[in-house]
Amino acid sequence: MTKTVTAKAHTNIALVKYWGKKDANLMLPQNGSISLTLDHFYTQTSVSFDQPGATDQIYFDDQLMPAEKADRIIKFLDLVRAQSGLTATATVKTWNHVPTSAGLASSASGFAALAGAASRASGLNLDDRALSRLARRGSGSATRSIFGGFVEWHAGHDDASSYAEPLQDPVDWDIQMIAVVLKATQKPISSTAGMARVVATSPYYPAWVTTANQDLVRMRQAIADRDFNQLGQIAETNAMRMHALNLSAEPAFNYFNADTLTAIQTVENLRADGINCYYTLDAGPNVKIICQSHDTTAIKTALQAHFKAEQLIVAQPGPGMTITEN
Ligand code: 2P0
Repeated sequence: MTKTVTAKAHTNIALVKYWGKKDANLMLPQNGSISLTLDHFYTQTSVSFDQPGATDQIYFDDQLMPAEKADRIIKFLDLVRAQSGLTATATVKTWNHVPTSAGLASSASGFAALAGAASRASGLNLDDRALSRLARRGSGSATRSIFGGFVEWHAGHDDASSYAEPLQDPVDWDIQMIAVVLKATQKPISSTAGMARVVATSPYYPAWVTTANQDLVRMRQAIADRDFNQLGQIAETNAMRMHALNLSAEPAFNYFNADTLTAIQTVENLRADGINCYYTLDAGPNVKIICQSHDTTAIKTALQAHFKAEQLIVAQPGPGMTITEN
């Protein structure tokens, strides 16, 4: 009998970002990255290789996805079939527990959960490192979502050496993130295409790789020291350097909107008033504020001068992926 396997993986926010590939086929990044897995946002995916038909059936929040939209998922399932020797097609059911249209990265939790569920359902029994390498083939940021807490993805130089591992899990000190969920605007360019353009055209790209590698060393130390301010400062600078690459590409692009700048300004004002908080941004307009729990109320109050309470989601460090068979 074919088995159904369900995996649950949480999303992560990079503190030292991945922004550029050196091998698009193997999904090898130009530089390593460090992230924090969050408790609030996750994807749950169940897979069974039970389809007699020629095509995989993929459901997103109970809706069947048209085959042309499911291309990236089907390619990923092909990879699992190649590794396991299975030929059957699959039924995949995915539920995203990310606020609707939040524009928060769902490819990280999505491909991590798919890697966990599909590999186990195919009969493969991969350890966490191998799962991380497999998730990487779906989406770079998914490499890190196999693990909880603080995670580092080592860039590596081939398929075997490019994987993530936990730096600190559980996180035993006070750090959290407030996601400021802004009105969804049309993304100017996908992450995949944006980072490829940056690598090909930004004259600043070599400087990014150099400084990102320095940031990795400093960020590892800040996490080991549980040094909140150091962590926040490195993360904020690293995020803005990533966005500066986008502004320096040809043609230039950016993911900000007016509300993004308002949220950034609010963080800067809070800091001038002595409240320690820092921002980071990914490939979208939402701002994530790195803070400590004793400041959460003050930060939310300041943000509510511009944003509604329901746009502010507080997330804590989250766990690694779990897999169950039934
Ligand atoms: C990250 N981001 O480190 C960076 C920072 C967004 C900004 O990884 O092409 O969906 O699938 O590997 O992982 C988002 O890009 O791109 C991302 P692909 P991905 O989290």
